[in-house]
Amino acid sequence: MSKRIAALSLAAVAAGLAACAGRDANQAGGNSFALPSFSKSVSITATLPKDTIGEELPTEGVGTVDDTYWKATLGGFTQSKYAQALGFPPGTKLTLMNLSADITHTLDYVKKIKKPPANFPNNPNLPVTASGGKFGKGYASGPISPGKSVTIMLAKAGIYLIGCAFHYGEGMHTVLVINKNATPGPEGTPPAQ
Ligand SMILES: [Cu+2]
Repeated sequence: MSKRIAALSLAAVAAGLAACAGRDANQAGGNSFALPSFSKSVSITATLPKDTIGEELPTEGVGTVDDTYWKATLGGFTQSKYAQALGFPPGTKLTLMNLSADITHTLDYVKKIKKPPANFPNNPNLPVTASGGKFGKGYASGPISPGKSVTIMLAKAGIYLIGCAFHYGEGMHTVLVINKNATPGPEGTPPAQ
């Protein structure tokens, strides 16, 4: 499912023809698309499907944002195009998609907060192995390979800090708000080339 969406996005970017994109996606079945000719810029141009979090290193294209509401620099995660705070209602069946061309990432629970500011702890101990099928305390996606995705259930309302176990210190951390009326925060801009 998620692979097909990814393939569809690639085809749409490449050909700009929706009709061809659908047919190609069915035939290609995922990663057989000629990634080398599009390189990493594909992930920059894609806008994500509903109920999806895309992640990659800020320097891979998703960038960072200095979020004035959360009083923190957020990066590496988006539900649109560029880095932002994330917002979904409880009960969302969420897809975590690794947008990277060649780097493995995770999505881990870091801590729960009540309100801004989002004070990200230094060097939290984030498990690399998968833990839990529902998002909450102790959740860890486990390694998500480039172009792959996993699905989780957002069960409990709250404000959570999340990050990548491998690249938390490289700016892959953001705020995830699970609330009935949650909306994503303002987006950042792509990193300087
Ligand atoms: Cu990572």
